[in-house]
Amino acid sequence: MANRIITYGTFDMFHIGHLELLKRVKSYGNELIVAISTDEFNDIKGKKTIIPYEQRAKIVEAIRYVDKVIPEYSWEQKIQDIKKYDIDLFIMGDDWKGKFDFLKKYCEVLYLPRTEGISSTELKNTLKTISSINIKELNHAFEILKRIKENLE
Ligand code: C2G
Repeated sequence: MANRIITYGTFDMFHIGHLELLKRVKSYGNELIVAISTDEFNDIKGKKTIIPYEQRAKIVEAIRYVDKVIPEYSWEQKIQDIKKYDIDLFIMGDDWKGKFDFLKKYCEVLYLPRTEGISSTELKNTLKTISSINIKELNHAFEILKRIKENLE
């Protein structure tokens, strides 16, 4: 059982995959620190987010498994975070498998299986599809109404 754990992420449009990850991460230790990517860092990551940093941080902070939230503003801050917060265990979802093994010099590193079938990107694409269907339906309804109006004149 680790004492203090850290994990990093954007946590945009918070969903069950994020919740399951945080729940499983916390089960490995006593205290969980979550570093939330700032909007500026997401620009560097090339990741478009919908929910601004302040709101993403507040949502994650409210999760019962989370003890502390800090900003993630660079790729390079992990080593200093591990030292600063006396971290025993670094955990990420396995989409990052191997990417942070260099941290093994400073703490244990673990990658947990992702929750399949859900991601912020998939949610955004679903919303885009719904809105495009609505626009097509609205245009179709408009055309019908226009024809009715013309027939009435
Ligand atoms: N995750 C998951 N299952 C999903 C989606 C995400 O387990 N269906 C996990 C990811 O593996 C990650 C965490 O939830 O460990 C946060 O995911 P993102 O918000 O997508 O984080 P990311 O943009 O990958 O940022 O320095 C590391 C980066 O900041 C990670």
